[in-house]
Amino acid sequence: MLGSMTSNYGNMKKTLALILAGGSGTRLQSLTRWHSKPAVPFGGKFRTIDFPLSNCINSGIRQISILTQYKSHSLNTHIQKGWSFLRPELGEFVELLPAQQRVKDSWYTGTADAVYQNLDIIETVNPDFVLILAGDHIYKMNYAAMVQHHIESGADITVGCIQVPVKAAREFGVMSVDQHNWVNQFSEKPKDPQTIPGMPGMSLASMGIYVFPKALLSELLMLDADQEGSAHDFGKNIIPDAVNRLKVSAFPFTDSNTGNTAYWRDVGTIDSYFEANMDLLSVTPRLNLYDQTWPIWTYQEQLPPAKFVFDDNDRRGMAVDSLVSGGCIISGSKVKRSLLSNNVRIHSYSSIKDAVILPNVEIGRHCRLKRVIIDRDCSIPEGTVIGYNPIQDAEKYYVSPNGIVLVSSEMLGKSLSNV
Ligand code: ADQ
Ligand code: ADP
Repeated sequence: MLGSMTSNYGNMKKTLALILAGGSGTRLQSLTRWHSKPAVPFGGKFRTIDFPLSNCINSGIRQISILTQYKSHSLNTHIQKGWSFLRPELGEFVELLPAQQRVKDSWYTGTADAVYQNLDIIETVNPDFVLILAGDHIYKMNYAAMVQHHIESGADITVGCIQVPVKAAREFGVMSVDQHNWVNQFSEKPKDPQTIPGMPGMSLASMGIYVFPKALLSELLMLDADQEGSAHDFGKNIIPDAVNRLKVSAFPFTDSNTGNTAYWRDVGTIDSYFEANMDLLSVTPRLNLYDQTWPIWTYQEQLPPAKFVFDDNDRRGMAVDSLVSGGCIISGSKVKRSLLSNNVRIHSYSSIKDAVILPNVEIGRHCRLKRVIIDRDCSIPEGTVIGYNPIQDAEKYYVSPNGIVLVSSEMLGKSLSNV
């Protein structure tokens, strides 16, 4: 499914992965009020950054730097607790590169600037290839296949790409390619995205992941640093400019068993975050977390197993079509098509449907919740009803364009303890 496991792992030894994790993530509303986007919990027990990190480890990459700046405390703690198992004496590392104003008087102003400000560190590692990744994408991908494609095609730069419906393409870099996958046009977030020839309704989107030879990357970023008016961004500046002057190849991310477009989600908005969590609940999810050949690693808290108990009226506490994490207790309530993160307590006589519940949440008796995301550390008072009356919900909570209600502890009138 993930490409041949016999792909050339030798190239992985010469590859440095840089995970961009410094964006502000404002479209995730209160989920990123205190935490950077890659630290947002996903799938019950993971953080979004666990996906690109696990892909690196499973692909054989052992040199990984994470570029951080915005509200990175919980991201740093997560990396320190869960991702410090590589062997520095063998030249292996997962390291954090926070914005430090070492080479200029500004924070990371764009994705290319974030890499530019660390060129000296990249030079010290001295890889042949630099693989640039984002910290907020949910997918399982063998990067060895992409680097192999880069080498075999003779490209200067390789861009990972995926087919998406035109409607969604406005959120992405959109490109057109010739029959050999050479990119001949690239527009960042176009208002009117072009479609794939012969496939009306579909566009070819950039996944925002790139392979560069180290020397070319340095050269392009130094040139860009001197460009007035540049946003110093890969999608807005570096890639569109390179398409006009260099050989840029598109690497289609496909499922190697079926040849079809593989599962990939950018979870940058409340709606896409909700949908990607819900995708995990289907009977045969496209992203299989139970696949032992491509494990998703994370930092595991020590927690007791989930528990389901009868209430005082002998009503069953139950969850169906749901994922329930450690430390949860469901007593005398029904949970349907929902995802419960660590330490969620649901008291009796409640009904929870289509809900994504983040860690450390308590839901009181007689609550009815539908199509909601409950942020960490919320205590939902007894008798609360959410998701049945959009107008009333909008007065108190955030309601997304698709009608998903996001509830945070601040909206419930509780000031955060971790401010
Ligand atoms: P966006 O997702 O809009 O488009 P952006 O918001 O720049 O790109 O985020 C990309 C990654 O870089 C994220 O992981 C983010 O956290 C990180 N990041 C953003 N600003 C940063 C900064 N100043 N310092 C460090 N890290 C930063 C991009 C491409 C599109 C492509 C989509 C696919 O530009 O062409 O289609 O990704 O999701
Ligand atoms: P997570 O996202 O993993 O839940 P947090 O950022 O909430 O992480 O907290 C991680 C650790 O840092 C906890 O021990 C928490 O008590 C502590 N912490 C969080 N914010 C602060 C702060 N502003 N000052 C001191 N300690 C904090």
